[in-house]
Amino acid sequence: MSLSAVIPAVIPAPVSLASDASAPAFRLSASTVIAGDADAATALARILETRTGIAPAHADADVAGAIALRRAPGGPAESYRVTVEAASILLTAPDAAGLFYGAQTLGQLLQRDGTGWSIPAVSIEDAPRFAYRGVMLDVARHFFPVETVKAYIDRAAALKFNALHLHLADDQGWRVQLESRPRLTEVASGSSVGGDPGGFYTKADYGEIVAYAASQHMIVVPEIDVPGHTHAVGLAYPELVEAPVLSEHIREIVREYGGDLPTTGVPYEGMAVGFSSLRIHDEATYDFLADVFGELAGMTPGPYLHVGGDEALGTSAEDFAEFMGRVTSLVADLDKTPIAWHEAGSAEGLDEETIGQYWGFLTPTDGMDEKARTFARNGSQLILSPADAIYLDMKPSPSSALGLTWANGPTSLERAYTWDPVAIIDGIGERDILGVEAPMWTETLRTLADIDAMAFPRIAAAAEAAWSVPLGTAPMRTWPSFRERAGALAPVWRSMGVTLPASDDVSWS
Ligand code: TNX
Repeated sequence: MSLSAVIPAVIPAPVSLASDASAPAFRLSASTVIAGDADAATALARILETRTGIAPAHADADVAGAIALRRAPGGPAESYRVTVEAASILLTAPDAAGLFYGAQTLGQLLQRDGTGWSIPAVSIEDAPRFAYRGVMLDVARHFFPVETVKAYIDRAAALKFNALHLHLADDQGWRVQLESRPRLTEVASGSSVGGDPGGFYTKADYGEIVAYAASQHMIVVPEIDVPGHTHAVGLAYPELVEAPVLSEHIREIVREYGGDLPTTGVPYEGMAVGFSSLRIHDEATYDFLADVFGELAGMTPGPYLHVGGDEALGTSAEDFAEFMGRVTSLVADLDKTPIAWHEAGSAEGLDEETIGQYWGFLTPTDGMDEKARTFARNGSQLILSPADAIYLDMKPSPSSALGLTWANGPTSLERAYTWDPVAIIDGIGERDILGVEAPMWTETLRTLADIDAMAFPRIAAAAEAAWSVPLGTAPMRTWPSFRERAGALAPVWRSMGVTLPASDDVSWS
């Protein structure tokens, strides 16, 4: 018998789940009512309708036989408890996010049999392991419309992710309109990798994304990647950038992936990284950063601004250190917490609150672990994005048409799943880790279907690393269980519009 027939499939694995297969299930029907908290009721009705076509009505007070949603003090932030019986369902949580996550769990528990839809009799207690559970979408290498971003938010929120990191600017294009620097989108947003169309978010679009994310209990973390990855800035403000550094490394990437070498003032459509740099010793650069991050801070209710700092191969080590100190202080002065890729850990003078995002391998190479440790030494924390495990743009198999392979790819689902955040970097323990984030770089991706084909099922493995108890510490937190549960959730993801890719690792139900 398959595991999914015994244990109801939930991803990420909850802290505890007790089920009694012999107890009668709760049956969902056109007369089912959701009682209690109005926002959570709206969210749950949408989840149930997406999956079943049945959108239960809402009642303020409890009614017999209802799905009751209640705020109840006690328990950690974002936690919930749910008890499903034949006669009723009770979901309680200390906060709005907890109710939302309980609703997502109920959505995954729905089953269809000959007589209709039901939710099996279960009792679940659940809470996240890490406070920050992120997905990143690179909208710079390829631009994606607001509707695509919203669809990705839906997919992520259903897996209990609470942060959407948007990579809003790179060599290939600038994607967010700013009143203080209108030339960025006027002049530098029209290009993408491979000569594909560009695009940008108006301020209203950005606000719409932020508001939609909030409705799904996600914050937006905007990234403007500096001082490298700034070729597009130079299209709009040539005086702010250095000439491209055409190193042997860059020539090698161009040889591998094709395309032209970068040329000053010409939109860059290739896939090379690390050739561009802002001018470090020119105050005009810092005026620019004050405008850009200042305006973004005002547009972004979440606590973080991401300043990039990765692969600044066109900037000397001393200049990089000086620059990262200044840009992180600038962000801190805006009352936002800076996030930077782990390379910034080499910079003395980094603002001490800066959170580091580690993109090295499961077994660190090239001193990346030492750079990552800086953030903990400073009293701050890390977000872990091990590239050979949860980069969503790494090919899942050698025959994949989409994706890259530089991070020890192809990446099997088993490798994406069987790691634990505390086991990567010596000296970095539970308390040094703010959370886990799965980045999706989009050099080879053009559409939502492409994004889905790369995200699933690996995004579910990342969700489990971010939310669930440590690997191997619970019966469900094992690779065989995950693989079964991921297969069993296929109908849930399909109902959201996901076309699941053929998978060597999972048999989709
Ligand atoms: C590395 S890892 C990058 C990106 C690329 C990505 C492709 C990191 C912080 N930067 O610039 O898009 O590889 O996988």
